[in-house]
Amino acid sequence: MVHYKNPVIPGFYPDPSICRKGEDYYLVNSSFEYFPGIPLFHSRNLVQWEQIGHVLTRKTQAVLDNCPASGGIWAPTIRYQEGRFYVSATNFSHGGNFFVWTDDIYGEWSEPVWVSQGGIDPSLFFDDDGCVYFASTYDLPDGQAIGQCQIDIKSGERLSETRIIWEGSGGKYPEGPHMFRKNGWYYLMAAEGGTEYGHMVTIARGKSPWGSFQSCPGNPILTHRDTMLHHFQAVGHGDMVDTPDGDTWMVFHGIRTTQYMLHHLGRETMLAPVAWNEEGWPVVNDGRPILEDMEGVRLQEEAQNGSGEIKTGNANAKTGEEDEKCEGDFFDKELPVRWNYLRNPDMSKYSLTQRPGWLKLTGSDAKLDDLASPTFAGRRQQHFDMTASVWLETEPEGEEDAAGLTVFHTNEHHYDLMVTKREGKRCAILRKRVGDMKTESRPFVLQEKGALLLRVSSDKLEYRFFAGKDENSLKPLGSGRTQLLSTECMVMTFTGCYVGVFAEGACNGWFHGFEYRPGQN
Ligand code: 6LW
Repeated sequence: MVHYKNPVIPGFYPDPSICRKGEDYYLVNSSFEYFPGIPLFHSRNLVQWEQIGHVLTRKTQAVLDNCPASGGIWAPTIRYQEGRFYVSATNFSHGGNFFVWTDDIYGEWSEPVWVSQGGIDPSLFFDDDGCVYFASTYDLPDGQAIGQCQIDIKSGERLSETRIIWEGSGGKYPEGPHMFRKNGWYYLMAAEGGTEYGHMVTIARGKSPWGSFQSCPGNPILTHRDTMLHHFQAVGHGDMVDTPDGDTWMVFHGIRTTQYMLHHLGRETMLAPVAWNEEGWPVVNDGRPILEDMEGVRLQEEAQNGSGEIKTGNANAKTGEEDEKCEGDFFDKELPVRWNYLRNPDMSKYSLTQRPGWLKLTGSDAKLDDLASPTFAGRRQQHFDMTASVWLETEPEGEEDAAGLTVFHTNEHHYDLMVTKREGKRCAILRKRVGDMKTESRPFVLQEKGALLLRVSSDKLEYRFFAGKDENSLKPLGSGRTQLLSTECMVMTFTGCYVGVFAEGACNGWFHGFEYRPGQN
């Protein structure tokens, strides 16, 4: 038996989809209003994932102009077919359903090939006879079903009308379809119940890709909807992959709650073993709930230590060693691969070359509160307990000029530790935006010029903010509850918190030595 920990990719990495080429696994997630779009991961053992890039790296592939929170790029599917990788997804804010492809997983992806089928969550299925099917949600007057058409994979043109193939097992919002062929059956897996606390994975099968599909008697095959006190909630939206040895695994997302019905780190990628019962239906994790400590058979063992444990990698590093550290200096010539911008960035406002080792952000009229693209760069908060620090040099001229460190969930929900001007004096303040409420801490007047160290430390319940001219003179500037940056406090989000840096107004922020240190949780 092999032991590993869930989530295998912590932080806001939802709607996972997976494929295998030989002994290499590739996984993608939704990215919504963040750019580049669709993070792309590689693994040899399904537990340790290294981010190798993004799928949508050009604005022409992911137009995110004025994209509201949780709009943009939804629910990708990744498939490998005859030397080519395909990723299908929805741009919810601009254009609808599309796919892109590449023959080099480490290279650039094609321009979007649009498919004129409505709905969300498009998935590709390549049948053995060469036919390619495109399934997504299908809107009904009083609900939703799974619809499908056959397409020409070269042009994206529909070769058939879109037909409803399954209405789900009875839960609301059947979505996230994935089709598989196994032992003479076509299996159609779906998410149901909505992505909140009633979420689930269900499955049906038929003898043709058009159905009819008969619902698995064991549905839902994965859910925590009846175990509300369990730490992991809202498990669902899965995809399956077979190992070279013929074992099956499911990736799916779930949330880690801080308190009852509150989460702020987003939906995180999890992993569970799948067995096939005598009737030929999949059984996830032996029918047991998904735990933090998991075990499975025959995961590739290269990274195990003596106890048979595979240390779960965080989203960035191959080895456990690097997980505990953080990324070191800003930054070489590029931002680290896990970093993102908000919507389509104006790259003239970002420089890593003007002063080696420093990231220069040039502010603009677009603020963190706005749906334009503010000058922002950040990474996901992946742990409840963490400390993020950065050195900042900035000389704001007016009260609208600011640069600093932000914990950001949406344009209406963020805590910002920033240097600005108040009553003619350069000062540090903690600004908090929660819905239509905005507060500012008392200004901490900065007597001396020069770089300032900004820091945020968090646990499950609270963020605490500090500023000072060095480690030994850090002053607490205030705190903010994680509760108020939780999805449940907002209209609804599909995302999670980021930690990042920003500049606003007529102000340059020079940032150096960003560190993100995960704690135990
Ligand atoms: C996605 C849908 C869902 O399109 O949430 O959890 C939506 N499932 O399938 C956005 O991630």
